[in-house]
Amino acid sequence: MSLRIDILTLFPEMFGSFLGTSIPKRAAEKGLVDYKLTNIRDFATDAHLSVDDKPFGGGPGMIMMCPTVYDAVEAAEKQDPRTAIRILLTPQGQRFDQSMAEQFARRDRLLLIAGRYEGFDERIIAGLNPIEVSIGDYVLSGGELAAMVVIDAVVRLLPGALGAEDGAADETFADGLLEHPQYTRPREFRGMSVPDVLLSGNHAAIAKWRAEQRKMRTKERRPDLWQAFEERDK
Ligand code: 6GU
Repeated sequence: MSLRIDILTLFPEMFGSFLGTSIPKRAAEKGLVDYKLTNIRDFATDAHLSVDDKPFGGGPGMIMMCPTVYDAVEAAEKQDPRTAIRILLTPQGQRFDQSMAEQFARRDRLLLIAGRYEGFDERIIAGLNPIEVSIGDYVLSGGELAAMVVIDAVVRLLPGALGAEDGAADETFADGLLEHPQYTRPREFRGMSVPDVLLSGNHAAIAKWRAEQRKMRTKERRPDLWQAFEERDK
């Protein structure tokens, strides 16, 4: 059974080129995933097609209203009997990482809710009980890019999504370490040469060099990951 991904947004057009390109596109063509876009504004009921309003208590910005979001979620969910994991994209959420991507990739249905404006009415969270997810400590103008980040990280993990010999298994973060340096032709470029070991044909020596490079890089660049890696070994 393929993975169904529902995307609820006020800007479905932002997803067109992303879903129609490269791995996300190929995964859908292979039947590994189905994308279903829902425009939240289609569920607005007033003359102005409102989806947001001013915050009670005052303050800047506009807040996504409950009725349209609830109606959009319920309409999308009714289209398929599978139970969706509801994921709300918000800077207030839990930080997205590779292990969350792996968990999502094991499910058969995800429903992503991307908001614009200053945030969601808290009763959207209280009543729909989504997992709140953030992609990092910076502020985006909306959840759409974050939703695409989540989709990309998840879809490439689906068995068969990647081309030649499943690259996903031994790359960065699969084991908590950064990737080793890589080189391709030419052997010599503007005075910079490829490390001899990579041209040696000695596969054991190459594997050892790469493992050392990964540890060195992680230690230097990401002490947080390095500490977690060392603690995991204990
Ligand atoms: Cl999920 N949404 C918005 N608006 N900004 C973000 C984010 C999400 N994650 C990081 N920044």
